[in-house]
Amino acid sequence: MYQFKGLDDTIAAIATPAGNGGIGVVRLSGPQALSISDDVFSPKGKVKPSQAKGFTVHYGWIVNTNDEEQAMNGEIIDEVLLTVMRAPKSYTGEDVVEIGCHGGWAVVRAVLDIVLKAGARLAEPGEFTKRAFLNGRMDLAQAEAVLDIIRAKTEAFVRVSQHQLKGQLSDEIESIRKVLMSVYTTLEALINFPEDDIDAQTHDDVCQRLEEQNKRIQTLLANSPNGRLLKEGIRVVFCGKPNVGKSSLLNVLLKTPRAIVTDIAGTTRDVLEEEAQIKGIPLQLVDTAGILSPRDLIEQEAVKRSHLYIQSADLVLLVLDHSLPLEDQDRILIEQLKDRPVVVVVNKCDLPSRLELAHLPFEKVVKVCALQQQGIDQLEHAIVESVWQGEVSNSHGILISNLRHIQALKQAVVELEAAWGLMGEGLSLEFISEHIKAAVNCLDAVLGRNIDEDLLESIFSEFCIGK
Ligand SMILES: Nc1nc2c(ncn2[C@@H]2O[C@H](COP(=O)(O)OP(=O)(O)OP(=O)(O)O)[C@@H](O)[C@H]2O)c(=O)[nH]1
Ligand SMILES: [Mg+2]
Repeated sequence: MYQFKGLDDTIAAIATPAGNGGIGVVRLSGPQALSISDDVFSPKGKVKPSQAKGFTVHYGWIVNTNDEEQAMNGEIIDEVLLTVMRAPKSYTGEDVVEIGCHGGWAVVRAVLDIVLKAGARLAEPGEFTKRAFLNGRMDLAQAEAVLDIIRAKTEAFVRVSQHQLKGQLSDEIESIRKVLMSVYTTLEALINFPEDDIDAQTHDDVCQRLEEQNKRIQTLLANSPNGRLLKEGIRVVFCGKPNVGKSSLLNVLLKTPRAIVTDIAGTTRDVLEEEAQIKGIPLQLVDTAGILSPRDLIEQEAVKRSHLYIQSADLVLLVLDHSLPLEDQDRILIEQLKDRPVVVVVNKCDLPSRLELAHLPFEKVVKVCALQQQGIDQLEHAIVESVWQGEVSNSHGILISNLRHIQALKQAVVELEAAWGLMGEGLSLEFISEHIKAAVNCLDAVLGRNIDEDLLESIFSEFCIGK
């Protein structure tokens, strides 16, 4: 692990979100966390923070001791509860103090100001978690899980990230790494003592172990599309000619009358985006204008935007009207969308049928009635089924969502397949062991071993301040 500069100072930040709340927390971490607290905290009891045991909470006041005059007058900034966590049993592995004050933004800012004046330095984004990583309290995959949990938009993704934070991904990778290292050691021994040629049994054993580890990594990767989906969500775009009921369907899925619905064709003249969740998957639902031949500048712009959104959609919901025969406008859209992931939504099923559905180039067709909210379950099911790949229950519930992890694991597979191929060809063991070492390095990258400082900076800079 590389030495990070500046672990010897004490950092501080507001750990709760900006704005007013019941309580606000200012957090300190570092070798002077306790002595700085002694300076600014006046306890009700006799115990100063530096004398306090770990995991204890103390009642008292934050006082302004930086300003002599105010200190003489015993100016109280706030009444607080101060929690002491001692190194190494803290989030960062250092002495940590959390000051729980009243949640007004001005109060929290004033408390932060005082600890900064008393010698702490304002923390950078993610610096607490970075310290936790650098002090060996968690590996990089776990630190990244913290970021994911903070940002998670759905409970399902929180669950996945919690698994990662608990170390399930790290444990699996560590275990694969262990086997690969033992294969590597076996090969290195043979390379160093060339007189011991590899016998048939060792050869088969090495091949088998390589293949097994490759399969384990592939299993992790197989689930990564679902992990990415849970993390980033998918863009689902409604499209269809005017008046088919796109906005009505959007409102039904959102369970709120967000978009204007009228019986006037061309009601929606702008693209409307809303976030929603279906079965724990975050969606960005996009309603577009149904216009095909714009009559003025505004409509021209609306058509242009609608096209852009349709092009960038992960899934298109092509809405057709059950009460009308297919028209040229529908046919143009069908032609444009025929190679895209599409669910055909036949709306207005309460009306008599005049729509001929045979020969549509799409597999998934759902019949609904937005007006009476019928068929909506099936529509939700079709959306999820179109984007969610396979079963989620395998691979011990580990879902990889982080692009960095996916790339590293894919590279590990390339290296292992190369090693395995060379074993089959009976090539020199040096080459094979090189590939295995490279695969081990890829696994190490996921856990944050031997990682360079720039990459580390860029990962932690995505965090919020105070975490
Ligand atoms: N009978 C019936 N009418 C519906 C249904 N869904 C929507 N409508 C009606 O169809 C008309 C058009 O609905 P919208 O949701 O505005 O249609 P749209 O596709 O967004 O139309 P544009 O914004 O003009 O492109 C409204 O009068 C709705 O009440 C349905 O399932 N059955
Ligand atoms: Mg509309």
